[in-house]
Amino acid sequence: MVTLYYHPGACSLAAHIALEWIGEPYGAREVQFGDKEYLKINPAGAVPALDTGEGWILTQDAAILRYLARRFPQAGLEIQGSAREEAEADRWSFFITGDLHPAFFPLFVPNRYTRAREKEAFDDIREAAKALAHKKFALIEAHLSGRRFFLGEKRSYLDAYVFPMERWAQKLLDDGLSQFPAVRAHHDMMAADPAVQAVLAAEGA
Ligand SMILES: N[C@@H](CCC(=O)N[C@@H](CS)C(=O)NCC(=O)O)C(=O)O
Repeated sequence: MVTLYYHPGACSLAAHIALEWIGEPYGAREVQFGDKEYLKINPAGAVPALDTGEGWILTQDAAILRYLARRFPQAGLEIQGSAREEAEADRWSFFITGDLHPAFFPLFVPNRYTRAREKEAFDDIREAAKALAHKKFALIEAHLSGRRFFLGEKRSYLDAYVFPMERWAQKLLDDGLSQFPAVRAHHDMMAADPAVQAVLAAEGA
């Protein structure tokens, strides 16, 4: 059985949703940031981490999502198609990992982005992060327009992957998702999904 290490509402929510969609028994352990014991699981201290139940641990959200999709193909979350279709999926997975998700880091931990310790400095960094996240969501908006799921008509692990960031944007950006109707529609579709609701309730997020 696989076990997911997560923090409520964090990016680990994506893998948690994927596990719920897959429907096989799994474990889920809540982690507090800064927990020294957790460094034995993931020396980077970050969630998610997945104990594969096979004697090895996998970290990195995108890798975990793809691994789960491939390990449990019956759930239909994996992306299998032409070289172009798989490359498109990679493109968006890497965009979420490398562009969208990190845009939020300074919003959550501004102290890591300056040596100043004044509230004004943190506020300034948070504002810059919001502007950056806004720019990234404009790209997601253009992609999602006319698409129900992230890759069109078929649900994939990318739908789970983008959802935590959609929630953060909804809560933390000054105008939420109001400038991004397609992202908002995707967020609302995900939020209405019974499996997603079960995971949010389990995490208390
Ligand atoms: N590149 C990593 C980033 C993971 C990450 O930064 N997770 C955040 C939560 S969304 C975290 O654990 N932050 C705690 C920390 O950085 O100390 C991934 O995609 O898995």
